[in-house]
Amino acid sequence: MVNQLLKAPEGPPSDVEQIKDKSNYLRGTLGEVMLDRISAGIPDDDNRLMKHHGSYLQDDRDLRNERQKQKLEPAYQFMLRVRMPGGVALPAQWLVMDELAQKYGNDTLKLTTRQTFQMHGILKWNMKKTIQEIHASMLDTIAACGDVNRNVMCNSNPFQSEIHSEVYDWSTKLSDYLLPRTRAYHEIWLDEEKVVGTAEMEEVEPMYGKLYLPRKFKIGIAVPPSNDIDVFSQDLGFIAIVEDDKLVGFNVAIGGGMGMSHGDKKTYPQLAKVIGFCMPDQILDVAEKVITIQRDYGNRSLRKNARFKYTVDRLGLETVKAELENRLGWSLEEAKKYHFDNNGDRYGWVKGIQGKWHFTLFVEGGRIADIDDYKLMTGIREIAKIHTGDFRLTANQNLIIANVSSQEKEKISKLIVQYGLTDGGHYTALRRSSMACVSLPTCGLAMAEAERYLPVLLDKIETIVDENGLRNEEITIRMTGCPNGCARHALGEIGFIGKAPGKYNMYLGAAFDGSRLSKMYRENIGEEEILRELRVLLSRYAKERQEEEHFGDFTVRAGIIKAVTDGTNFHD
Ligand code: SRM
Ligand code: SF4
Repeated sequence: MVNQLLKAPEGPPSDVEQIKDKSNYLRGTLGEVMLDRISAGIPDDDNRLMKHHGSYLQDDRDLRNERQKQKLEPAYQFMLRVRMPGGVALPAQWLVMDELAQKYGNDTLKLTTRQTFQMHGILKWNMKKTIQEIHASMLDTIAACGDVNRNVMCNSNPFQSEIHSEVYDWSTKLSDYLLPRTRAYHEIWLDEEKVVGTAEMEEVEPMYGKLYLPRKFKIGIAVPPSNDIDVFSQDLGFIAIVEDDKLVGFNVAIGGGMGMSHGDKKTYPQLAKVIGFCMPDQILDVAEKVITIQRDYGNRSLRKNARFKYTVDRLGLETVKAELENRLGWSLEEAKKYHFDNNGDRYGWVKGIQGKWHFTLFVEGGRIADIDDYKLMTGIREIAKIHTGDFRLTANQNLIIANVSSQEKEKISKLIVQYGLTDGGHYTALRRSSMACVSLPTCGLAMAEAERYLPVLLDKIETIVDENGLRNEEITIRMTGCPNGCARHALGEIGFIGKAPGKYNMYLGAAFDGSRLSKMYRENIGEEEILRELRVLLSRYAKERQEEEHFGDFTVRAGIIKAVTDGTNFHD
């Protein structure tokens, strides 16, 4: 029911809105164009729809110029993203992903910042087989991208497994409940027969409707004191409230997001704001109603301003809350107290409940690969072959070998040592707190390197860190190849956003617990200047910091950067 007093922005529908409208519930001509053998690519309209099936057409940008010179079409290939709520994968599923990456992908797996797998480099003719094999392993790629609810994140905390498993259950329930109902995916990829001319053909998307959402929509659940999923970066965040070791419900936070465009002040990262509390069994209702508000009032004309954060800021937090309660038919309770102390991962072996062990492995840039002597991919494959627990992909692109029994621990430890897999203990805490988005060569939007460059830059920053005795100081550092913020740069205490090849905007001032945004400190600087700036900043931090003061807080207290708690002030 649409509230006549509230209005969606006026303007002609964007190109994507028109494509969705004509797509017959996300089918378009995808079925046919995937069969075409003349081009390795697909038309743009179908590519827009493809996202809703968890995939993007990309081209290898390292080869782009050379192929252009040779008058060849770009080296087209597909990226495929799995939907895997809470980042929990069984060893058998890991082995399938590993095999597919070798058979059809580029021999690597990317653990994403939303706790799932991405595969790159899949050729058009291998897409259907790949999706079918993923499906046979009880995973899928439905709604992993596109204007729908994305992979639901959930704290991967191995310390409090009972709470974790309860919260994880809610993340899978949310994920299932908010799935699109169209059978397009099953027909196109899994050869499900179309039902023609009957009532069933009259497909209904009771929640999304024919046009789906104006933009992507993201949900995450955090379990304090860990804010590893960066709950304030989500369109809709839930903060688990635990009393006497029992999950009593969730605080509800709305309107977060990281993306922006360089130089466009109408775009900005924003923190989700807590608006109240709900009981566990109300969580699906809350999510559905929040989504329908965005469906009805989000900007369908300008995609740059279409995320829910802009809807909330335009309508006002109180108005959106009132509309939510109106749709729910009941009121949220007052938000409960909570406390976050970090947004990172805890590495190494940890003993959880029921005598189970968990090993958090440091995976630089989330890239699972065998590179030179470091056989990370082979090592995890060998572990997956004997592991009887599960794997948990973290929101910081790391991997937890979880639920390891005491008997199994010895065997797994041996493999960890044999393959030189690492908890990152020999690196600086800064590197262990780093994240970089995919960026080049696959990301079509990248303006500068990120995943391939951050480790190189860190080699140099680590020298400065050591000179200042800060080796064990956890400082979150995040780099993205463009301002879309896939590595949640605006919540890193040190952030770099790609501007042009070798050039970055540098950001400072975010809080270590993910509750305050960063702000631009230097624009368009290269490596030399980055190191010069960090040499001064880190040396000041070493000398002037107060006890237990984090770097982000220090930069704000010392007046180096202004605190930003509301994204609408991000550019001031
Ligand atoms: Fe992202 C677009 C990769 C998490 C904000 N993101 C892309 C695309 C698909 C590029 C494109 O549109 O052509 C990238 C594919 C690169 C490649 O070659 O694989 C891409 N995003 C990623 C991943 C793989 C980064 C990583 O290194 O882990 C993450 C996959 C998450 C997942 O499993 O679902 C990823 N992206 C994020 C996050 C972080 C998060 O969700 O916690 C954000 C910021 C949060 C947010 O959404 O506000 C994010 N990605 C974007 C945006 C900006 C959206 C906006 O509001 O403006 C885009 C561009 C867009 O949507 O137009 C984008
Ligand atoms: Fe690509 Fe930009 Fe996202 Fe990095 S932040 S993966 S460069 S869209």
